Amino acid sequence: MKLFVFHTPELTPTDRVPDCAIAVDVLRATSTMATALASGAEAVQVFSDLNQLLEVSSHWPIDKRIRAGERGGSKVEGFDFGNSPLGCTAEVVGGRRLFISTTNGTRALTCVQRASTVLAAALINRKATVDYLLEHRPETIWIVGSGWEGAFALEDTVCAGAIAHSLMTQLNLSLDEFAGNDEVIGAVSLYQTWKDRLYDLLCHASHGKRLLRLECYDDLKYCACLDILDVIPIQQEPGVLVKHESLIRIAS
Ligand code: 3SL
Repeated sequence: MKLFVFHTPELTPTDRVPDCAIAVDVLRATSTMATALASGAEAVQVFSDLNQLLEVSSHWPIDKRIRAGERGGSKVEGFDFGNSPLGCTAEVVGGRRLFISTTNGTRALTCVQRASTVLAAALINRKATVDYLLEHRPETIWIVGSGWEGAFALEDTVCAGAIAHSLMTQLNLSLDEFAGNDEVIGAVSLYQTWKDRLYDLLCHASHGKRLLRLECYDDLKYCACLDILDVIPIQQEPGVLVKHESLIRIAS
């Protein structure tokens, strides 16, 4: 098993795909997706483009859809919802499809959607993601951070490090055996330094500060929690993610 970390969609190779790609946007898109599916959303469908989201979702029954649009941290006018994981309660998303477009997170998913397995991970579902990888043992894994408009994001890198550290430890592999690129080593070091102060690290992150300015205090606290959700969003068809357990149920 070899792991590669790419900090942004822009830094992610376009001429090949891994066996398993993991999109990470701790603040907040992949935290929102995992929470929506845990709260009973039927599926999450991601779009880079807001107009395309509106067009595709217009063919869906109104009572079976939620349209989520976020730009710059705020809800886009005319959409039902922004991008708050804590807003994804069973009352809001239960039985509905979440159609979502965010500034960076949905772009990370779109850029790896040709991989045979695509997962969405965050700190809140780190253990569930690692368990999936230990069970399925893909040969090559890419973790793609969403970053912020093309720039590195601390919160996505620490999450990549948390996944890498747990996998490496459980597989009893050395960094040299496991790391496909230097970014993996940087991510693991970041996680080892901050693992007991993840919330503090998120408060130092530039996007964390942006969310604090927007008064998203509770979202920030929630997104900093490690291993609290046993749900992995997994791509079922390009751009459509479902809860991993529901795939198992369909297969059996
Ligand atoms: O960039 C993104 O995709 C978002 O998750 C940003 S925000 O946390 O909703 O502001």
